[in-house]
This record gives sequence, structure tokens and C-alpha cells, in this order.
Amino acid sequence: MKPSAFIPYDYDPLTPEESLKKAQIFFEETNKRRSVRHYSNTPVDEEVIKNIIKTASSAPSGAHKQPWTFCAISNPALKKEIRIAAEKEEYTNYHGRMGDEWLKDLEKFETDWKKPFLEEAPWLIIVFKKVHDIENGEKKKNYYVNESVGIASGFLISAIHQAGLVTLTHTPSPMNFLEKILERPKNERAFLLLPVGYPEADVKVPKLKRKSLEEMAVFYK
Ligand code: IYR
Repeated sequence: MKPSAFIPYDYDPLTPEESLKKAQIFFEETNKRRSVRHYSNTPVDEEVIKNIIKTASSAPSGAHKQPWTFCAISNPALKKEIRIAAEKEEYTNYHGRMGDEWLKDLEKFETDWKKPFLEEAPWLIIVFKKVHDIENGEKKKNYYVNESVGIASGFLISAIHQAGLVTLTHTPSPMNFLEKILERPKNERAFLLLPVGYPEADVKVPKLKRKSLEEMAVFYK
């Protein structure tokens, strides 16, 4: 296949002042995002979910392979099946598989093996990574799959937040039950599960402190 033709970049220039203002505003908005574990049953329009997913798929990826599939689930029976299977794994995780240090690190989040949000949230988005592609029955390489799908998941979380919704990065482990329940093709592996919806009224989140710039960045001038 020939490389695609180059086209002019659709670029909207900003003044340095506008740039600073927008960077500050985006930080303030993004910094308000929190992982939320309790959802209201208020429905979310499928069109919103479609736009959120399109944003995620606009992320950069190795050789522009876009090695991902986003499964959006609102079907209550399917959500229930996923909850039952996730709780089975999480029960084992919380009763030995995670180990004492891990359980201690999680104490402040008050999580446990029960995952009601998997049924309460109006949508579950499950991100699958494609370890390789299949074209006409032939294996085709994908590159930097974990990095690419991780970046797309970041875009997804930002899009959810921008749309006034909340989510949580849920990683039941192992996650291969999702491939079976959703009958995904052999080249797809579950990467991340995100419940999406509105927060339950008066929901509380853990009191956390984010690292200061000095603690997490180094400038070489
Ligand atoms: N997957 C489990 C445990 C868990 C692990 C980490 I690291 C967290 O930050 C939170 C939870 C669960 O979802 O409960």
C-alpha cells in the first residue's frame, strides 16, 4: 500500500496569552476529574457514548494502526453477567491473590470484591487491544499496542469527564472472561473496563492529594 498523501494541517493558532489561559483552564477542568464508584441510574444517550468513543479513537497509535475495539454495553443481562464474572475473580483477588501490601495500599479507597457499579452504571465501555490485526485471514502486525491503547484510554477518560459524566478504571484481573462473554475475536485482549454514567446523588470520593509539580516533573533549561 502506498503512503497516504500529505494534506495541510488544520491548525488553529493561539497567541501565547491564549495558550496559557487555555492550558490553565484545561488543567483546572481535568484536575476536577475523580474516579467514582457509585452511579445513578439516569440513562446516558447513546450518541454521547459514540462521540466519546470517537474521541478515544482519535488518539495517536503505532503506525496509525488504531489497535483497539471499544465495546459499549447497556444491555442489563450482559452487565449482570459481567458483574457476576468480575466479582468471582475479585473475590479471589481480595482473599489472597493480591497480597497484604496491595490490600493495605487499597484501604483508603474502601474497595472490596463487590462491584455493584457494573450493573448500576448505564453503560460499560470495555477497551480491547488488538495484539495483531487479521486481514483476509492473514496476521498483520500492530506496534506499541500497550502504549497506543493506554493513550486512547486516556483520551476516553478525558472525553467522559468533558461530557459531564464520571467513570472508573476498573481492572478485574484476570480479565479474559470479558473476551468470552463478549465473544471477541482471538486477536483481542481485554485492556480496561470503564463504567460510564452520572454520579449517585451526594456521592463521596476518597480524600486524595495530587503530587506537586516539583514532585513529579524536572525541567532542564
Ligand atoms: N482490581 C481490584 C483491585 C484494585 C486495584 C487497584 I491498583 C486499584 O487502584 C483499585 C482496585 C478492584 O477493582 O477492586
